[in-house]
Amino acid sequence: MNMYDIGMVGLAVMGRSLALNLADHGFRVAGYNRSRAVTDEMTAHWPHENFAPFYQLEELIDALQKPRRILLMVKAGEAVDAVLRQLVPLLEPGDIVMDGGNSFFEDTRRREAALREKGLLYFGVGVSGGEAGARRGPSLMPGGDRAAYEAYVRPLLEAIAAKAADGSPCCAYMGPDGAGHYVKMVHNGIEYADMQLISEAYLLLKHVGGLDNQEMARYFAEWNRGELKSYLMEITADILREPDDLTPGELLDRIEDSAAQKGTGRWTSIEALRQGADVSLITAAGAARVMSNRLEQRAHAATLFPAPPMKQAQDTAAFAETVHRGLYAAKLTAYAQGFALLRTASEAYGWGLDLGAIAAIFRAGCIIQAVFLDDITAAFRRNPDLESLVLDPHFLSEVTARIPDLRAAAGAGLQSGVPVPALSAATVWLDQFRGAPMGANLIQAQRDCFGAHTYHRTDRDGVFHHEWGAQQ
Ligand code: NBP
Repeated sequence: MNMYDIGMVGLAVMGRSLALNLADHGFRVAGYNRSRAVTDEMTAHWPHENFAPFYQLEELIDALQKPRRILLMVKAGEAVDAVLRQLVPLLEPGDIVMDGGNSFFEDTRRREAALREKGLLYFGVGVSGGEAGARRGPSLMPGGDRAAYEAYVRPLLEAIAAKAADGSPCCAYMGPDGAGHYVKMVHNGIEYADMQLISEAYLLLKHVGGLDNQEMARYFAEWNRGELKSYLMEITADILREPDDLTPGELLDRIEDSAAQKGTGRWTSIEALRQGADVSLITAAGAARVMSNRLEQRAHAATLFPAPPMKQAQDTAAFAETVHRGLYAAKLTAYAQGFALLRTASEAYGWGLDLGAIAAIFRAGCIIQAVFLDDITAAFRRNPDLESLVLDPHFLSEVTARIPDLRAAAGAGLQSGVPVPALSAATVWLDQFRGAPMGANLIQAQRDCFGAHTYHRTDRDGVFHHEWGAQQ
């Protein structure tokens, strides 16, 4: 008895993979799943000397070393509360419960407070990297009590986390209560924007550039050897080459033009609105998925609305390079928006987030891992108070050099009727950021005109109201 280092509750894809990862690292894992069949499947197909199945939660709890450490890997939402209702009465003060699912950070804050009242320690742990990451090394974003983290959580999580090229684990303490799940939420938001930008580059190369899948695969593979090297670019090159197993040609051409979402991107947009932060690329990416789901409506409207004539690129190689350079500027803009939201949230919730440490743990194991995260890490190390990534001297020169390409790539899409919402949003945001006139003087005037909301002048201090039309 009392011989297991950690209890894993939930043995579906993610729980199973993390349990085996922990077991590989010498931790003795006790596993439980609500449905017995899932536990049996795990022990039948993936037996491990450091893993033992349990069929009663009470027995699992009795078998854990104290203070007990339990990692929940169940469906986010009501399932977590259901498990906690069963689990909490079985625990003792000082025991630790970690939620590794994609829980909403406000739920994590609520649960942390409720368990703290009972003397229990609750951690929201963001886990990124999908099944393969969980099995071989995920990026981990834990939030909760700092002292308990150092003593009991850190050794477990650092052991199983991915390792960056410099050998450091892709796991760092994020902050108290919901900080870990918040960072995971924003990570997923950036992931939405990054995927959308890559799919827009694909659309432009295909329709404006006139390239076939193999040619596009060569470009993405080439780009993946340079400044855009990342997991998402790598899988995109592979996907473009993948033959269909049912018909001749590539599988990509047989896949429906409609993408689902689970909600973390949407949460990021809603939260950004609450905080007064602009994550326009993430919002554009979420909205694009919503529009993509309207397959019937889009098919019907295609018969009603004429498409503009396609303005084919004359020099394909030059156009591809424009897309390549524009994609870099847009991706950096998406990261700048995501990190700016983290900065705002850190102040609003009093978390003291270390943006450099966050960039560092995104360098391996997670879906958005990319070489330029080394540069992002360096930018926040140089200046932890950096207001925006695009103001870092390195990125300022890299992005400004590519803004004409971004403008040309987005413009090519708009002119030819190729929807490029995220590339357009990046162009607009960079124009707004660099101080282009925004027409807000007219909006102030309208507000004062219809609602006496007052206005500010450019030539003197103070608040003014004008009797609109009185002098006409
Ligand atoms: P799912 O999100 O599909 O959840 C399935 C698990 O939840 C099963 O173990 C299931 O037990 C359990 N469960 C449910 Br549903 N309701 C329950 C309840 N009322 N009481 C107890 N257990 C309950 O599994 P997953 O894909 O392994 O993901 C686990 C978590 O990790 C989720 O929050 C997910 O968002 C997050 N995540 C997933 C990925 C990924 O790539 N899949 C990546 C990162 C994070 P049962 O077998 O009895 O139905």
